[in-house]
Amino acid sequence: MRFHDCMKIIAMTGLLSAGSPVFAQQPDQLWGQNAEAGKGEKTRWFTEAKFGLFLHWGPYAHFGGDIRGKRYYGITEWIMNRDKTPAAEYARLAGGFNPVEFDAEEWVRIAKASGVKYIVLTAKHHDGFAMWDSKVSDFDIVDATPYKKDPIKALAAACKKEGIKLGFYYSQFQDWHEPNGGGNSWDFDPKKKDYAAYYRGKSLPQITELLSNYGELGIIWFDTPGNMNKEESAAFLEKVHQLQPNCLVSSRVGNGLGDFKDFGDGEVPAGVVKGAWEAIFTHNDSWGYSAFDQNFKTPQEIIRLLAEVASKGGNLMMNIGPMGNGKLPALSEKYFRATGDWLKVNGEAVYGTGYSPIAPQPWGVMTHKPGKLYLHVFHRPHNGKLLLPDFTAKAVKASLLAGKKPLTMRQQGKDVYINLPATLPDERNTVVVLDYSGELKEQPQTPQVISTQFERLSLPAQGASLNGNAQTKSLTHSYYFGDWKHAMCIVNQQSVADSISYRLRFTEPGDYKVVLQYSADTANERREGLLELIPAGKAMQEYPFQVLLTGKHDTHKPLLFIDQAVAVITVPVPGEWTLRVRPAKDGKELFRLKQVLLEPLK
Ligand code: JFZ
Repeated sequence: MRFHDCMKIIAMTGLLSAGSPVFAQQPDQLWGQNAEAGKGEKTRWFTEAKFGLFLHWGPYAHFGGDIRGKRYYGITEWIMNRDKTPAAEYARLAGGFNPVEFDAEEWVRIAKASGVKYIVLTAKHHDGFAMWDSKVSDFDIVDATPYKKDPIKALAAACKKEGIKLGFYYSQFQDWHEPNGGGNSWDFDPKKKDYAAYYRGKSLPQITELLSNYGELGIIWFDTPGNMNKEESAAFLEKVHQLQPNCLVSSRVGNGLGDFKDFGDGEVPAGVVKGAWEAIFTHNDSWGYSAFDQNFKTPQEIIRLLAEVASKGGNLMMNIGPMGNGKLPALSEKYFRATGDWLKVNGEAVYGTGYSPIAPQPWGVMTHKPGKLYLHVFHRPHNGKLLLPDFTAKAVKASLLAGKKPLTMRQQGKDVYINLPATLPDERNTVVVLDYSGELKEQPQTPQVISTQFERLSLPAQGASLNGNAQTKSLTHSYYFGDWKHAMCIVNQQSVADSISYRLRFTEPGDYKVVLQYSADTANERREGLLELIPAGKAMQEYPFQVLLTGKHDTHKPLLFIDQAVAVITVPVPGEWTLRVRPAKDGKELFRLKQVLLEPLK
């Protein structure tokens, strides 16, 4: 089966694409608030946990991206599929997997030090290999490798000892080892597959083993339901509910079922999503261990991603690919421990928080608890005066979370100004706590604050007001294979009526360069557009531009963007402006606009 077909299987997971502007309209259901659980009691531990550790571990870790003399860049757990390794040959090679340095207690110590509250380990991935002593199939770590021990038993004991919730990833449809499993069309004729026999004969009995033999589980994380129908997905859900009623099930069980929603790999929704949901990311660019993928996310990237996801109401589950010898890659351990050190000081601003009632600001994002707003400051305004707009409650006290140092502040209507120290105590993310009284209302899209206090200000696609046929769309693309990336863009601007607009609030005078960041293929090339700037009550300023070619959008290739400066505007006095972008005349799509950037000029 070609990867594209696999992606069709994957796409059938029924995952919603990311929402639209800052307060995305509700997904088609409120995940995790199921009635019988009584307002999300069942998912409460999950929604409060906020940070989980995904572990992709199996024979592919032993190969590390190289098999049968060939190297495969991209996600290494798909190596059997990409190499079209015959099932018998893969099983023979898997016999070289011998993680003699595996120490479950060490893994859990590192996980705990990293600040994660739950772990999800791949029990069986698409290669069909069971990471426990399965009685259903001998293609498992005890019977098919020299290791001969059950790492899942050790991991379950270590998690129980340390109070970390344990979950298992299980690929319930794809199984490249089995004639009736999904996905292997190079050994087995898809037309002759009896998937029901596979569910009956392997996946349901193995799920039963996992739910029966390893103690209390927090999650069964199903993946890629393929062409399962609703009844088949429901059968897996029923099996979990029957054996462990408190165990949660991921939305990738398929057909709109599950206790919480998982977005696509490496995808964060555009705006707030209410209910229980999770964003999942690789630490480098592969789920399984790769001997040559060094693109590890730094502690700053992890900390800020965690804050962004929490500010939208979700959990971040970040993955480590343990090595074939059973050790965690050194940079994964190092960067996860650094993240944990930050959480030791700032965890109050993450764990147990809810989504922000106020949209992201040029300086960062917010998380929330009743009576407290946590301001995650990534970028310090040059003058040290942090502006929090749209604040409908009464600001009582501002302080640094780390060390509790009080900060002076003043409130002017719905604007709160907080005076930051000369340097941020933690450049990666300094948390300011704002205690308040009264009601802090959720604010819809209001003017975006623009000031000369930042190097660059972004007007993201998802923050635009859409007119005519203009749409926001998450454009999936990748570098190597399966290392999915997502860019939210404005698309389908064909006629002059298909405009987008932003309401801007300039807080001080200044000159700004206006840059359009977009992707465009030959169909868009040389199309003419108009950038329109309208100061409130004043005449419109019009700036024409012509679209330049960057390249085609192919989900299996990088999606390239250009930063094209289109105007320099002078803002003589503080005030509200409208910024608009539209085609200059009717025709083909203008381009795929990712963001408008405003750069204050010194
Ligand atoms: C799946 C697996 O194929 C992959 O190996 C890894 O385990 C990942 C966590 O899950 O990959 C997917 C599944 C679903 C989507 C994308 C990749 N999706 O719905 O966009």
